[in-house]
Amino acid sequence: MILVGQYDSPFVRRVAVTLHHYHMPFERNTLSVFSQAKKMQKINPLIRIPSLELASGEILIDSWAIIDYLDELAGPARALTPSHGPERRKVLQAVALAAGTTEKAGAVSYERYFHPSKMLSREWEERCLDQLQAGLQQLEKDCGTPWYADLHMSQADVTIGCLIGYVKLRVPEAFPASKFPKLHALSLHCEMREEFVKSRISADEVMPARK
Ligand SMILES: N[C@@H](CCC(=O)N[C@@H](CS)C(=O)NCC(=O)O)C(=O)O
Repeated sequence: MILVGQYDSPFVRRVAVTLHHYHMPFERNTLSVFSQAKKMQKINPLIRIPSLELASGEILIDSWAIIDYLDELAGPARALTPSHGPERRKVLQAVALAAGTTEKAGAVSYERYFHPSKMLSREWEERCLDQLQAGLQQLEKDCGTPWYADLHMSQADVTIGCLIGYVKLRVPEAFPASKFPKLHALSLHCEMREEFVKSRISADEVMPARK
């Protein structure tokens, strides 16, 4: 399997953490979604990451669909998302909230990256920052210990861990640790684990500088 995308994408990173957690070997293609868009479009017509190229040649796109496939390969006893019942709903709802919050952090980051400061839409930026805060606050309120939803690590923890890592990198002012003590502790807990350490962003995996 080849995972396409760089680890400064929290969506790529949650797939990488999941692969490492399941001890599934994979190679990487660290094409840039921005500076190598033409090559990227041959893999995913939407020019988005992550994608996962399978040995059969099939290409899976979108972290939700990729993780669904990995969970199936891992089997229900090992899957990071419970197979049924209230436990499954709880984890999936947490993942939906964390992924939506990640999208809002991404929207702020893109707005700031693609527009010179004078041309930012302050209205859009404010809206996204408010949505980002609301998502973080809800996650903080619902967060359990030692893990978000259970005594064991689940896909909720993987996705939240990647979200917090991304917010700290791209919109750091949105995450004062004192305001989100449970999420901060969860993030540290995640980042110490082997699957997170193996999926850390390297210095050359960042968005290209603006010209
Ligand atoms: N729903 C998608 C979201 C993926 C996503 O937003 N990827 C970003 C990088 S973090 C991307 O490809 N951005 C480039 C673009 O959308 O043009 C998933 O879960 O994989």
